[in-house]
Amino acid sequence: MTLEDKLKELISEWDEDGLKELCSTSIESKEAKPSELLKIIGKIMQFIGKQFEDEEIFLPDLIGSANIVKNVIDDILDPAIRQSGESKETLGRIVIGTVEGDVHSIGKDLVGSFLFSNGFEIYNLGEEVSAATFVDKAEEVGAQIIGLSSLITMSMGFQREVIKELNSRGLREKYKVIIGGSPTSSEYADEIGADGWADDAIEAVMLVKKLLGLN
Ligand code: B12
Repeated sequence: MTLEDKLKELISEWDEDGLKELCSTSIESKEAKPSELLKIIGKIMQFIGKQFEDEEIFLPDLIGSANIVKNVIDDILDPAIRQSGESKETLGRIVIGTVEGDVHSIGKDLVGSFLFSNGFEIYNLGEEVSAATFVDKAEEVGAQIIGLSSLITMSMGFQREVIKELNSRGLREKYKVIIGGSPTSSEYADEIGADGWADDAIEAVMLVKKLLGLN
């Protein structure tokens, strides 16, 4: 069984402890560098995303895998990369959050985890995030993309507020704004002047890569 096969099995089984153990021992024995593990895990997450698209697995399977991958990256791979001085290849910086008036977090976290495991640096601002906070954070971290999630009709208008905030500060051209969430659509993204919309986490990765010219 190759290292990739073992990682895939543990991710599919949501075996967080096993995955942490395997990543730690692979790094210690120099079988793989942390950044190599991150790349393999990104590839596995793409495979799992495809399985979900093809209806071979269900949403909880996808969320379970994304969650344990996020924890392993946060607890093992990120610290190991920092300690080794090895710079993590970053494809881009993304600020993401759920807009004002909205407490739904799962979809936005899933999009964040997928982007993270595909090589992007993610700044997850949480829920009920104000327009000013999105723009302040994007400025602070030098982001290229701002991702806005809205799950309720009542909060959709706050996605437009973020674009207005960028316009009022003269920063609109500096960022690509992407939106998502069940009441939103590609038409709505056009209507409010966003740069893109994605239906799910897998499409979000493709959209971001397209917007950043990474395809
Ligand atoms: C779980 C849930 C809750 C949980 C949230 C827990 C949490 N921590 O997230 C709780 C119980 C707290 C909750 C509360 C409420 N909820 Co609720 N909730 C849901 C539920 C059942 C699932 C949402 C979910 O997590 N889906 C799974 C994720 C993975 O999917 P997703 O969120 O759609 O995200 C995907 C895409 O949309 C996209 N995406 C999402 N965000 C982004 C961002 C970007 C940038 C991109 C590119 C893509 C993207 O990618 C994601 C991954 O594939 C939905 C029903 C449903 N079937 O959707 C109702 C639902 C969203 N809730 C609803 C409502 C009305 C509420 C409440 C107002 C209820 C109330 N009266 O109190 C409150 C909200 C209060 C508030 N101010 O926010 C309505 C919204 C209707 C509407 N159009 O307005 C829904 C649709 C239920 C319904 N049919 O009525 N809810």
